Amino acid sequence: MNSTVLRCYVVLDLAVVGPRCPVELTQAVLRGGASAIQLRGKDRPLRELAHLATALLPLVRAHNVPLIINDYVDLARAIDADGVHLGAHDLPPALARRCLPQGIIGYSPADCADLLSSLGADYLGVGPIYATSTKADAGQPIGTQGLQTLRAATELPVVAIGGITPTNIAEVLRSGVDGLAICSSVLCAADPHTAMCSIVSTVNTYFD
Ligand code: TZP
Repeated sequence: MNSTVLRCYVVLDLAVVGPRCPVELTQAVLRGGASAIQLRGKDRPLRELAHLATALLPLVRAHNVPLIINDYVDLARAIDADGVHLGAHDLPPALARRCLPQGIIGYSPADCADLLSSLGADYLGVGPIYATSTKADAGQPIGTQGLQTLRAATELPVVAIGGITPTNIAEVLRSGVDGLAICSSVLCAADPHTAMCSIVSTVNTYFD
């Protein structure tokens, strides 16, 4: 996996999308420079996710951006998505690797001790960095100090997540991460395309 896919990683959380059209939102953030799209639908029937993911595939492919499925390795494999993102209660990355030999596998470690479970993963999602209402069970924010501790404890690429907004991007990037995973600050923006463009330009300034 090329770690540049983590730079401006958008979590398309269907609970956050609300009444907006997820396909149109995806088009808007892809045009704005999103580097990866993760489809997250915790409370949604798998069949609905399969339908939506299938509709998103040609869009992400047209932008050469990976589509990552949250939680469901079987769905990722069945629709030929680019990868899966897993948490501490999901299939361990090492087992998911058997289902997706070439896929991108992300893992959200619960803490430093849980890094042992990341074997087989291509990248780590670390957070929440700041308070967020997007994930009810996200736990206490770890702040940039906690992020730096995890960053130093692994050689895997790291994408920071949780409460990231244009005002704290610079602070997060200074922690040495490979990118930012963003949900509500883009999806709930009055103009998601413009919000994405602005974040991408800030992030690229930092990396270029
Ligand atoms: N995992 C940790 S925090 C979080 C997830 C999925 C939610 C991130 O959403 P937001 O709206 O960018 O805070």
